[in-house]
Amino acid sequence: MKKCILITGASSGFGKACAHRFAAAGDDLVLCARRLQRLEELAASLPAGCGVHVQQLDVTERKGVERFVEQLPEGFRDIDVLVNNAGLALGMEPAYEADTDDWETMVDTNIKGLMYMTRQILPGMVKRRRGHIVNIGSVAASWPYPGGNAYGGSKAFVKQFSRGLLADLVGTPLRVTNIEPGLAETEFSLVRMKGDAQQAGDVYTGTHPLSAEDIAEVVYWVTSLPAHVNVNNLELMPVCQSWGPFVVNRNLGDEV
Ligand code: NDP
Ligand code: 8X3
Repeated sequence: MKKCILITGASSGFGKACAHRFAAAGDDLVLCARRLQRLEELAASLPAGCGVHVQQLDVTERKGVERFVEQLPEGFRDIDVLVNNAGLALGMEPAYEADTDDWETMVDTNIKGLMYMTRQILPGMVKRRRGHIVNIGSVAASWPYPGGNAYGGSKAFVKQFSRGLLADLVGTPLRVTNIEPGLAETEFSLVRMKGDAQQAGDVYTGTHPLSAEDIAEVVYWVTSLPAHVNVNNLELMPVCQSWGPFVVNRNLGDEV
C-alpha cells in the first residue's frame, strides 16, 4: 500500500537516497532541507507519477517546523513514515578547544530539530493509529572517539529519545527505529571539515565506506517489515571499520 514519507535533510546523502528508494517503491514524498534548489532538482529526477511536495525548511526553527507541518498540502498531510535524518557534525577538535557555536548548532539540529519535527508529526500518527518514526543516529552515540564529543552526545540523545518514544507509544501500532550508521560517504565530512575537500576526502581514503544507498535500503527495509515487527535499534558499519583498543597513556608519571 502506498505510503506518505516525510524526509528531513533530503537535499543530500542519506535523505536524498531515501527519497529515491521510497519513490522507487511508489510512495509519495514530503522532502525538506535548507537548500530548496537541491530539493527541486531531486523532485524532478524522481519517477513520473510519484507525488512529491518539497519545502525549504531549517529544522532548528521551531516555529518554522510547526508552520511547515500545519501547512502541509492536501494529500501530503497524513505522514506514514517520518525519517528524521537532517543532521550534521561540525569540527573534530577536543572539547577544550571546540567552538561553542558548533556545539550549539549540532544540539539545535540533531537534538532540537529532531524533537520539533517528531512532536508535530506524532499526534496525527497516534490519531490515525498508523506511523513509523525512523531516526538517524550514529555509531558515535555508543562509541566515543577523539573529537566526537558533542556530536556523539547529540546522537546518544537520539538513541535514548527513540527508546523513550517507544515507551510512550506502547499500546499503539506505531513503530520507532533508531538507525546508527558508521563510516558512510556523503557530504557529511565536507560539512564537518567546513568545506575542506582534502580533509573530507582523507576520511574515506583507502576505505570501502557505507554508501547513502546502503542506508536508504536499511531505512526502507525496517519500514517494510510486517506491522507487528519493530526494529528498535540498528547499528551498521562497513566491514573496514571496527573499534580500537582502550587507550592507556604511560606518560603521566607523578602528575596523577
Ligand atoms: P549530508 O551532509 O550529505 O546530509 C545532511 C542533510 O541534513 C542535508 O540534506 C542537509 O540539508 C540537512 N540539514 C542539515 N542541517 C539542517 C537544518 N538545520 N535544517 C534542515 N536540514 C538540515 O550528510 P549525511 O547524509 O551523511 O547525514 C544524514 C544524517 O546521517 C545526519 O543526521 C548525520 O549525523 C547522520 N550520520 C551520518 C553518517 C556518515 O558517516 N555520513 C554516519 C552516521 C550518521 P541542507 O544543508 O540543504 O539544509
Ligand atoms: C557519523 C559517523 O563515526 O563519523 O555519525 O561519527 S562518525
